Amino acid sequence: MALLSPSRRLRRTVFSEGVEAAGVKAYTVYNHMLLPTVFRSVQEDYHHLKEAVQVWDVAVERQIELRGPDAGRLMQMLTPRDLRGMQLGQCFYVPIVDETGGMLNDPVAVKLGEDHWWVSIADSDLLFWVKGIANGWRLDVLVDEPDINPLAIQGPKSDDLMAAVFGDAVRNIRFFRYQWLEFEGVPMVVARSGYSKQGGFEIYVPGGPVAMKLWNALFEAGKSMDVHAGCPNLIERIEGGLLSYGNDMTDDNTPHECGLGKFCDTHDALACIGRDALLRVAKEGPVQQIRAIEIIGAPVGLCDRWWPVLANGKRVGRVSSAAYSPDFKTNVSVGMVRMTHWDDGTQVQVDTPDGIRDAIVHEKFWI
Ligand code: THG
Repeated sequence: MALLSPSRRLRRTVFSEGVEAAGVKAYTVYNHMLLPTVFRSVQEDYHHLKEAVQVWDVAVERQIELRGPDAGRLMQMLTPRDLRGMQLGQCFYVPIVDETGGMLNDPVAVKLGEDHWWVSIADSDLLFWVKGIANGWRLDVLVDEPDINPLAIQGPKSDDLMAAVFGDAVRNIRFFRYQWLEFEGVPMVVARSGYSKQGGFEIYVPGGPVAMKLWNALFEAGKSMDVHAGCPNLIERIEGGLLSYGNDMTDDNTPHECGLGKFCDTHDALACIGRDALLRVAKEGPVQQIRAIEIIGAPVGLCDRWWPVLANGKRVGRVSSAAYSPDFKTNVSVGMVRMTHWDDGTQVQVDTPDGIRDAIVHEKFWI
């Protein structure tokens, strides 16, 4: 592929100079910003993520900030997940749907106060939707993108690295909870979360000089732990069944098709956008669903378009992300398959760019 031309529209992040110094080899574009995809190689990065600890520039996970008396009301209008039991200090994975029940994004909501929320978004221009809802309903709330830049610490040695920089308090943070902790006198949200199954944290870093100071401090403190710059790893996230908005699902899919029905509570009281549409799909059930699909044979190439899933020569679904897994010694992939073929163990075929392959549908992902 040809190179990307940098410009003001293709935003760098507060950590980009650190990422470049660490030898980034490839980027993708996410929320109009640079997201690293490779440091040493996808496979080397994968093994290292599972053995040591990595620092990820995930500042592309932009925050939509809701602030004001109607912030909580707006947040609940945006998602079918019931937020009434959510406490301060919690983070929730929340599907965001439109009026037809189509997925607009799958962010992490961070509750900072009853009237103060961050929505940590995946790759879609959700800010416009949120501003539109806030203004259309004349809600008393400010909606903006603050200068907050997530930095993820992921891997089995994450607790040790984080404790070295933020103190032992980090060890007591539970999954999808956060604490306010200080670095050089600057308070920041530190949550136990992240886009891998290897464990770790996400630090919501304010912009300014403190950002690169923190980046450097993490690498200094992590020398003995073999810390390395990393990024969301294609192989590991497929093994873990972590979905990628825009790749594995779009606004053509309902949360139920994405296996996110467990994050939808469409009962009578919930006044969220898309509720009536979701009530219907919850009652009738989806006719296609996300599945792990094992593609038999030699390592497959990059999946940059849908690969048809076939049964008896007829299309019964599509694969949207795929990679060879060194640990499972097979090709792992994420697909969407029709209900006639979604049972565990169903044999199908996948039409890849280098030929039709035998494949097996699985109900569970690898990790
Ligand atoms: N962290 C933060 N913001 C994000 C992401 C993140 N924004 C973009 C993108 N990732 C949003 N998508 C996801 C997808 C999966 C998860 C989080 C965000 C995730 N899922 C866990 C799982 O499926 O095992 C846990 C879900 C749960 O049980 O609540 O973590 O990674 N800040």
